[in-house]
Amino acid sequence: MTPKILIIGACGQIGSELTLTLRDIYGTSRVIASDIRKSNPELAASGPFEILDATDKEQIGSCIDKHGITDVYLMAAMLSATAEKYPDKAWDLNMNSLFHVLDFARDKKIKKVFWPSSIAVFGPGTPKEQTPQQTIMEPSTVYGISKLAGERWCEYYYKNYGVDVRSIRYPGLISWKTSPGGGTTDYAIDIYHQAIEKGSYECFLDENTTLPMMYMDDAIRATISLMQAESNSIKIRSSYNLSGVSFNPGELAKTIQKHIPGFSISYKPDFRQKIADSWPGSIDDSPARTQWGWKAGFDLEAITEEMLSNLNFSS
Ligand code: VAH
Repeated sequence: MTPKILIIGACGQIGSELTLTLRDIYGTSRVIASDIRKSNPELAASGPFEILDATDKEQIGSCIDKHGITDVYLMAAMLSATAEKYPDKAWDLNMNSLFHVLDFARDKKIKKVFWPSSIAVFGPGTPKEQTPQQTIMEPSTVYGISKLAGERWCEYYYKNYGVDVRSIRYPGLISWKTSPGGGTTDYAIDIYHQAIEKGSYECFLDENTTLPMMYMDDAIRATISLMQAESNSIKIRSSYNLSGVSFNPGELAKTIQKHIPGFSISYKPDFRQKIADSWPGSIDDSPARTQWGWKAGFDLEAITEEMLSNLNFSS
């Protein structure tokens, strides 16, 4: 049956592109976008849109009833850097929104849930390279703690109430359509804008800080592949490791210099360095590959070409 979809947090970095792609697949009228404000006016004007507070259970329930929603993509969250500044708000938004949506699925008001986790669920004690699907998980950030707790609840609701919830541990995501908000990996987006506008960039992470990253097109494709997979092919109901490409600011800068020879980068690590240092350098995503056919499409050179061309840079 064709789903009727509600995207909560549709104006965000992932939500805005996910909304447009889902509308291409299922039709605009079947994909309801929602967010706490119309922070992406173009998106809000591109189809059905509701003002919705992800922490307000009554508002979510009314929206589900009004539109006959079957599937909810809960994309609203406070990311790692901002969450360190506002721990209480981060916990409230990241956790209570999830409980509301899982409860609606438990009570059969909706059929399927997507919820984004993150490689932030890993911590300083986790093996850094080719981090396995199951390993030591001691996140040291507010965001990572909320995502690990959320994963545990997703698996609990699946095992105890049969809720069809699916999740991906996104790496750092790189996109050009929306400006990112409050992430530690945001340098990998800002750098392209600054390279074009100023020809230089001051990076808030150290040159050799290698992190798992992914181009947004790959992340959106993975999300939809997972949600379209047969339920019995999904063996992991906490959240799937997913890998795109790992690189550090120095390597990224070199790919930009191939297109903008005069581009220069300097390094001034700030509080986000400690967050990045607690995360893995690379991810083993073999369960996603074997269970639902995942394969990344963009390497670092391709990402740089995509970003510069879409940001209207012509060498
Ligand atoms: C952040 N972009 O930086 C997010 C992501 C792995 C990082 O979860 O907080």
